[in-house]
Amino acid sequence: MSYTEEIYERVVAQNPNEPEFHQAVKEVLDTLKLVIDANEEEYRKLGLLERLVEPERIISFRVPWIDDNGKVQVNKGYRVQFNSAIGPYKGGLRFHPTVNQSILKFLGFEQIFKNSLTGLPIGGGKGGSNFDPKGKSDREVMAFCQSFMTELHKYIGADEDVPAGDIGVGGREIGYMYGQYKRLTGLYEGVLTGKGLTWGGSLVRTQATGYGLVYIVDEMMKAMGKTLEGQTVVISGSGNVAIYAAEKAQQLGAKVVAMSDSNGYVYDPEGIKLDIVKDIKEVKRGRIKEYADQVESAVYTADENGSKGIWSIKCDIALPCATQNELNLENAEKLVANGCYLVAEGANMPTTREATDYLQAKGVAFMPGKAANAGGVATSALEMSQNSARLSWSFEEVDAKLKDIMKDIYAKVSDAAKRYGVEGNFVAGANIAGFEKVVDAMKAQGLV
Ligand code: NDP
Ligand code: 2IT
Repeated sequence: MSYTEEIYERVVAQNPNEPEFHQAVKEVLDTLKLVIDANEEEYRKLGLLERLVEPERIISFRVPWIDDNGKVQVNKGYRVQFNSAIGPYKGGLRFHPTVNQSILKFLGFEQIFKNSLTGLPIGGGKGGSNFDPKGKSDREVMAFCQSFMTELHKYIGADEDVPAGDIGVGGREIGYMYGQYKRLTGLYEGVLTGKGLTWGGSLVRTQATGYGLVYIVDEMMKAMGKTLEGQTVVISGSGNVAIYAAEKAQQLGAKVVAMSDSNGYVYDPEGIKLDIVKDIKEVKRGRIKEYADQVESAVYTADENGSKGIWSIKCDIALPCATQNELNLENAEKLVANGCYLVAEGANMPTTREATDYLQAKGVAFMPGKAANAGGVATSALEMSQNSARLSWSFEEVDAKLKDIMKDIYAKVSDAAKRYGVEGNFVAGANIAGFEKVVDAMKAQGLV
């Protein structure tokens, strides 16, 4: 049995009931096989893969808080500190009822390679809670965030571990957590990113993941001799990543015709009016259904399947920006049948392995999340730099750096694929290019 197969079996045996973690590890190991086989003896001796798939540390804790009825609620809290070979742990916090250790380990594992691809000095981590911010009052959200940080603050720091947002964690939650960190430690430091602009945040961080996604799509299009102008785009989700992916796609002349949330999707053949989506989602914290109540050309379809139906809408480009495994083989078949030729992942692992393999086999240009959505964490790293230097860069400065980073990621990913004889396979390219830097650092730092 090859070293990569052996490690995959070990991961499954030693981490039972963690299917998302197994899925993320399998995809990486399968595509790294080419690199690892060439160095098998050395890597085996160093236990390199055994170390790579084992988080340096997982912190798991109780989060008690009081709801508006005066009742005590208890949630689970976690931080997975996966790999610090190339920098302090860096990665978001997810607050969603589905959060468990498997999901956070898959996200933390992906983050190692994504952060490496940014070219910036950040290690891999992820955290969160099964707390559901939906339908909670601001006071309840604050009570939860303060309790979460009361425990988490012991394990994080500007040079140690720097969390940020993810599903269910935006500016409001980062604010409450930052305030509590400051109160507990007395430190005004860059311990969280995604902060508000008046208290240490960076311009462009809000837009960064979605903008970065479209910047890399633009690079892919250029390589195919196309432009975004006039292309039809379907985007799942209507959260932070989806909204700013739609904004940049529209700025570059594309027509975004559909968006979704976990209850269903809206189709607007005239093109989604983003100011209305922003008002519903960012201001009112409402449902995407309300878009169709306000816009005559739009049709809403309720979808108990987590809005997977959105992939049956005809498009040139599909950008899954909601959650893991939201685009399956059946959905991929629909996309291809309708002429979709490019899929880029704004979310983390939104495409199942079967769907990814199918899309690639059908010649669809496919950019995996760890490359395509790296603009968010890259801009977080730029926020860390500004915090350390006690400076604030202009919107244009940060946006230009983000664009350069996404171009560089595209170049690295396509180059690595070429070097290993799998040209155009960006999944392999991203995993190989991300891995090379981390493994070099791990080897240099000895057995830690
Ligand atoms: P938000 O919480 O802002 O938005 C999430 C969106 O996805 C909402 O529209 C939500 O709908 C939908 N969604 C969430 N869970 C499900 C589900 N189980 N089924 C169907 N729809 C769902 O999160 P973000 O936009 O920040 O994150 C979206 C994705 O992008 C995640 O995979 C995240 O890990 C990834 N990502 C985020 C980055 C960031 O900077 N924020 C950076 C890189 C990746 P509803 O409101 O109904 O729950
Ligand atoms: O998945 C991700 O890369 C994020 N949620 C952003 C992490 C960060 O630290 O900005």
